[in-house]
Amino acid sequence: MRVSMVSVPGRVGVLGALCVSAMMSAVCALSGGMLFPRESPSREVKELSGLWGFRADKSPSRNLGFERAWYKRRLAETGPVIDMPVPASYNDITQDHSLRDFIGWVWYEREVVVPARWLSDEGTRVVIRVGSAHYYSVVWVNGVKVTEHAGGHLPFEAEIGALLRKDPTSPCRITIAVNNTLTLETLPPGTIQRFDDHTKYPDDFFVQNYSFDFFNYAGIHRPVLLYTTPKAYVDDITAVTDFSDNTGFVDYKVSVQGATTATLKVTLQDRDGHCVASSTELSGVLKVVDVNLWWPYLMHENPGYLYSLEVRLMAPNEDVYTLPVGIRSVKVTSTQFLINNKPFYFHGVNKHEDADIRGKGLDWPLIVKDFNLLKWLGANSFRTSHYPYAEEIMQMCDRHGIVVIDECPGVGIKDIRSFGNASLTHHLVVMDELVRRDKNHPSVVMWSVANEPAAEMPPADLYFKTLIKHTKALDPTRPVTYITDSNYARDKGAPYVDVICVNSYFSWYHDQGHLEVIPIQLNTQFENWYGKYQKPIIQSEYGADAVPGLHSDPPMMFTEEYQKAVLKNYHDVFDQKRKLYVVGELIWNFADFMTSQGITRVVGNKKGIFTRQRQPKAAALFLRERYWSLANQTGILPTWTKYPCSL
Ligand code: BDP
Repeated sequence: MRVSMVSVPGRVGVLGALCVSAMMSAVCALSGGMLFPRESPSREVKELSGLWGFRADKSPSRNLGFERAWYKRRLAETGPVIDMPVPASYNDITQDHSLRDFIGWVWYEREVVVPARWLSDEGTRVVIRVGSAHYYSVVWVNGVKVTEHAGGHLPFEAEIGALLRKDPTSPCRITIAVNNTLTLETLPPGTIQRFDDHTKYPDDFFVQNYSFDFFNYAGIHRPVLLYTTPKAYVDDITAVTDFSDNTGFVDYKVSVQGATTATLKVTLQDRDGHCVASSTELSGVLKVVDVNLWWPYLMHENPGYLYSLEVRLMAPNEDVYTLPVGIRSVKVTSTQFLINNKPFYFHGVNKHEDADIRGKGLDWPLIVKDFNLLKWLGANSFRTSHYPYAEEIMQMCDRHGIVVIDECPGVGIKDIRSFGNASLTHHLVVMDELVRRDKNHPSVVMWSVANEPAAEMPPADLYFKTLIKHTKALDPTRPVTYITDSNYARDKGAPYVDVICVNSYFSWYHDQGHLEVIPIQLNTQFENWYGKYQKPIIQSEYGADAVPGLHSDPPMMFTEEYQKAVLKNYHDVFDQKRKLYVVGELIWNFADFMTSQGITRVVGNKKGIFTRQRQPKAAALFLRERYWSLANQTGILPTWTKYPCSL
């Protein structure tokens, strides 16, 4: 067990080895694209959501599954199997306490009937794609390993057509082993602590420690799919947009795999399906006259306008992939954040992928509810604290005009050993994977490479310099930030970022109960940071816990009134500074969320303005008034949703 749990994330190094040179030179491009699977006349998608067979390897070594090669036979033949929904975290599904806090390998299995034509046609590629599984995954098909992946929030895939064709009559048995162990070199990092004192602890007792404030939910969190493409296929598309006066520009690049030459037709269609520009080249710039720009929600009466970029491979075989494209520009000055050359003020939230029972599993009712709440609140933006969210959520942001600060899982980097080469190499690969996945979303306006790392530690300077430089080289069109809580004078990363993002919890983690310190301390915070760096600042977190239903006047900590009062005190300062260089405020947090157990958390973090079940606390109603009033001052409200008629 000791070997397997610790050695598995060590394989990160193997995957990351491809990118070692990136630390010294420029960009490390991943070998293929990671387009979101979409059906088209040439592509089919088969989603494998539903019940999978499941077993946690509770052997003391946690390695029995590998020793006995559980992937070689049906899982039910090697031991007991329970039902497990996919997508979902496994932790809160059963009544088994040991599964909730389980550390190590769990095994999932599903048999799929693959359409005969997928196999009979040698020209069809069959791909298995896992939207995300936390943290380390190994995938077998019919007992043969097809891929492995380190990291919990990004997709991975493998071509399995040839393997299935070896025995077209047998069902396609998919086995996925997932290990949630975090080490100093995973992202986020963690450590395993063992307790060998038998007078105090049972045999083989160990715990997973980590320095981030959300529960380390595990399992297959996003859909597993099979999809097809023809042999020659559109592997990747990059679309970078800009505009001048009334003309929009889509600078695109298509990569085709499986053919040495390709004949293409690229068409840009508007919302009504009319062709507005076309080309036959693999790359080029499409010009759109009388362009409809992509605007954020509450900044324009018609937010989230998307064109469709249809890439049609005509020869050597046909393949069609259609990418939604929003035409917009993003720029940063020393005092402003500009979208389409207009000042954009973030009035938004920080979120988590988190809910009762399913944990971090993708859940459509929850996603739609959350977007309805964001719109109700008058929020125009969120940060994907503290890891990349599901692609389905990013697509909703594109369509609804919700602006996103896209954060990688670089959270809880507090141990100096997590600033070493292996960690940095993996962090660079994660940024490669994140940018590859999300580069085409108009809603994504900035990359965040980390949250509150111990930036004062000596290795942090080179670490962040490399990381931010790498991210800017991957995507020169978007600003890059990381989120800081540290003293501005000690901070090492700030010189390299484009926008300063600061978290602070005045009158909460210190000066408890003293709301009167907030205006002074917040003012000092802003003046220090701006004075030193002359960069626009976003208050990327602020807030206070409130247990729903707890009241007191005068306000006391943990009551709804106190949470509201903290917000009010922050807002007064924001209102002065947003005239100068503060370009946004993101409340911590949108909703209450689960954390690890500890004496400062009463069944989770209660800084949500909504409960975990998405019911409003007093702060939600208070913030709603502010956000709509900000929208009235800074944007153009859509005619169909005038506040406060929906109150
Ligand atoms: C911030 C962290 C966030 C925590 C929050 C809190 O970035 O993850 O949940 O504090 O303590 O510093 O509520």
